[in-house]
Amino acid sequence: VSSTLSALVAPPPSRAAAAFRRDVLTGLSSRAKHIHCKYLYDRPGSLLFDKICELPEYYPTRTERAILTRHAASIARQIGPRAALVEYGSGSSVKSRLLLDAMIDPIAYVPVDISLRHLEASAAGIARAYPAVDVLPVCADFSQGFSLPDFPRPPSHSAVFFPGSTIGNFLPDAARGLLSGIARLVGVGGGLVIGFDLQKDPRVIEAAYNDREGVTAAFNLNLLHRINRELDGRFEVDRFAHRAVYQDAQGRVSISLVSRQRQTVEIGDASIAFEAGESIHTEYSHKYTLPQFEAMAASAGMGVHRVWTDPKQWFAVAHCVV
Ligand code: AVJ
Repeated sequence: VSSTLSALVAPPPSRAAAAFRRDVLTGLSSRAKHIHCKYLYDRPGSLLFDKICELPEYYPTRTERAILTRHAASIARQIGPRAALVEYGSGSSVKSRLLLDAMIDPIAYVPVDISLRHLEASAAGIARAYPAVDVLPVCADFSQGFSLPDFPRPPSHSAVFFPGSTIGNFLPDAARGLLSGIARLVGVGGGLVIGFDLQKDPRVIEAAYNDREGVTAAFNLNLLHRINRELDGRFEVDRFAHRAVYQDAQGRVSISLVSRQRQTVEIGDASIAFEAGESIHTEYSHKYTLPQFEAMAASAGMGVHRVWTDPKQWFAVAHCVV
């Protein structure tokens, strides 16, 4: 494996644990309890999310994969030759293979992921399959900003690949901020290929976040198990329930954990009180219309050059240019 793994910079485990503890205690001490959704994606959480992606009700992954498969050549043409592909939230890098296969002489692949283990696995896999591509993994929280690694061979430009409708996790202001950050990162001449979920019949959306097998519930509740494992928490997890509702006015799914009873939970030496029915907000999933997305991209300094979608118009992949 000839990949350059030197760009891998993980935050020291003690610092990451301290940030998790601080964020959890701050979030659970707020009047409206909440925990940032990035904490859903530890190792068990990421594996549960992979299971979600295969569920019959969860249409986004399957629909995006179909769009990328069908339009890989025209997406690659839009990206242009000799580019560096920078993947946000690389996960298992399955989707980037579709693009790398179609791209003309790709120079580098930069997976960016918060999970070091996911990152290492995906970087090694890509390096093995694409020996002509410099693989430069970066362990970072892309919502916090980071810089591109030094390229051993300079690419003509960088294109961020941001699939999976992860943008939907962000509130409108933060989403715009993230797109502005991408525009700054790639600079003029750089690009963005982004997947986002489209507004549709709310029943279809709600079913996708309330699957019959209960995998999404397990994914959400894993956050409490994680607090128990890592922060010496004492959650009785079955005293909480998964809830996901579509909020039409905001065009988003709101996901939370609801206390089934009045209870007090110890986390280390802190103590958190819950009323019956009180919730911990854990995640949003925003759904856009094409005009909404175009307006947001424009306000972040990017123009939407092309959009590919599926026959039902459930999901979109857009190529944006700075
Ligand atoms: C990873 C943010 C794209 O919003 O659909 C899926 C997360 N949460 N089911 C989404 C998620 C519960 C997912 N994203």
